Amino acid sequence: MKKRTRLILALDVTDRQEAMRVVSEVADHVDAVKVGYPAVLPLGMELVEEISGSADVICDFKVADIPNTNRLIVEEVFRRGASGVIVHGFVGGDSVRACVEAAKGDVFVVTEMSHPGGKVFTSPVADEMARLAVEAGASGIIAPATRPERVRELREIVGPLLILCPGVGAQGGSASETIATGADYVIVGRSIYQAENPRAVAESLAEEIASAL
Ligand code: OMP
Repeated sequence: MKKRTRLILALDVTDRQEAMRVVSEVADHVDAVKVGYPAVLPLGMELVEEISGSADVICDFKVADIPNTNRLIVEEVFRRGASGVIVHGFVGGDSVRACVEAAKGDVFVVTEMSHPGGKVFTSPVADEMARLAVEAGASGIIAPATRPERVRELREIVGPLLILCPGVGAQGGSASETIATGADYVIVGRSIYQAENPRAVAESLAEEIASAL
């Protein structure tokens, strides 16, 4: 994945035309497009194939199963042209290692989730999941832009691994503050794809990020 604007679009859009319109409008200002169940369940894995022709695609399937099932899911993700996949860490080291072994690109492990409920179960074990990501050979972790102090702490644990942070905009986090605390990328969904002018919002977020570097 390139590291130019450090902005990743979360394309949680359920209509194909709308999804492709947003992607084409913001393509110049994002380093990757993240797709998950909201888009892939209605639109199919063809969406991944189509977008991967022009941009890096991260499949956010929060893979969380036994090693063999994880392996089958991750193989399919990369067969369809994705360059990254998001997996859960709470299922344990063997399950995460199965993802890393099957991957033909980046594996990102969820640590502390960004929403209020993320404090209940993910927060107490987030440091351990970050260590697990390092030990399993993952490319990076997902950390909460809504709690920049945690991004700083998680950076201490993961060292040079990539840190991708959702929670900017609609969930209250700030792009520049998140980057200033040591994140490599911010992930932004609704603030961009629900905007009247997604391109202008993406451009201004990219400028904000650049100013924080
Ligand atoms: P917005 O809140 O609309 O900007 O979207 C954030 C995106 O990041 C969504 O696709 C979420 O599913 C995803 N996300 C979180 O919001 N919080 C997390 O802790 C983890 C993720 C994720 O794994 O991407």
